[in-house]
Amino acid sequence: MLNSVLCELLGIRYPVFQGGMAWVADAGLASAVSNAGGLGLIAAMNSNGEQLREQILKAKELTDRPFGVNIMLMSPFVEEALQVVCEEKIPVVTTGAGNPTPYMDRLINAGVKVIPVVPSTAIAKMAARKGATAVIAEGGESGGHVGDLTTMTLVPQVCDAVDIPVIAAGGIGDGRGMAAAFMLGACGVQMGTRFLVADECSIHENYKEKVLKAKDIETIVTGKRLGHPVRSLKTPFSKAFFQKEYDSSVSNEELEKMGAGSLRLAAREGDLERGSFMCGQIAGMVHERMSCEEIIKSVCSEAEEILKGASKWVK
Ligand code: TUI
Repeated sequence: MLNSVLCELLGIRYPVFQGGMAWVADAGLASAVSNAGGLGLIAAMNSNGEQLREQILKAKELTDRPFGVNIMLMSPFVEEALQVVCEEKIPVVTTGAGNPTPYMDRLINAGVKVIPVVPSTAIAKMAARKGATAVIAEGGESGGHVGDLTTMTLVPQVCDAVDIPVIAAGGIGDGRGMAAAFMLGACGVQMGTRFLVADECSIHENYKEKVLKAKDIETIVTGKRLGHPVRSLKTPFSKAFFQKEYDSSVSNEELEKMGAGSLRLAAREGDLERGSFMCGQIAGMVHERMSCEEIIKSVCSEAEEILKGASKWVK
């Protein structure tokens, strides 16, 4: 068994979080991950309080294990999401796409463990000072909203900057990545892209097929000009968006309008023309469909083998 403080801290068997991916991470996926011994997360994304509560109640039916909620801080419904997670006594909240510190007191006072996704040491330190239980250091290899630093550079710097547990994310899709993350000082991993093709993930088949077929250089980052860079698969849509970003005759409003709703179109409709198929650079290595349990067990056992054998590098 991997030795990680996270397991005792959160009551989980394997130190593996499933990313709180918008339009992807629903009650079905989160409960499957939690049932498999990891930490499943429901994406609050842009859901209102009622929609989020519905997913939470569904997950409570599907698992007795702990699961969390990811609050995406660019959502107009952050306040409603905070209220619902406190009322439903959700044990863990992860945050993303913004500075979580204004919301942390409320969650912590309600007994919720807060584990923010951080793209820099500065945000990691602020979160630790405010009472975060742990932080997720997510490198720009990840899918969706990305920071500037890579996982390789961010994780050790965050580990040096804070004295709370660090979970590594971004570009981790197998046991090698997990072992490497532990070597950098992390005590757990978060995976998103690998779970996109899990049997229990309910996204459209077209999305899964695209991830399974993707090669290493098939993702692109768009939206830098708008202040929220997003990594997704290269498609005619994402390439056209990228070109418009560098065209000064196109306004930011036009760009925002072009991107609006595109993730939903990918995840729900499998729309190959207008969908934004967000996923990380690890997609080039994700070729197999498996259950959440198979994913978590195989990643952890591979990581264990590698970590046990690490002494072969030292004479
Ligand atoms: O949040 C994510 N990934 C996401 S959110 C998302 S929904 C979306 N859709 C369209 C446009 C934008 C977002 C899709 N993928 N990952 C966690 C994450 N958090 N990555 C980076 C950050 C982050 C960035 C800035 C966390 C904190 C932060 O603070 C900066 C500040 O000072 O506000």
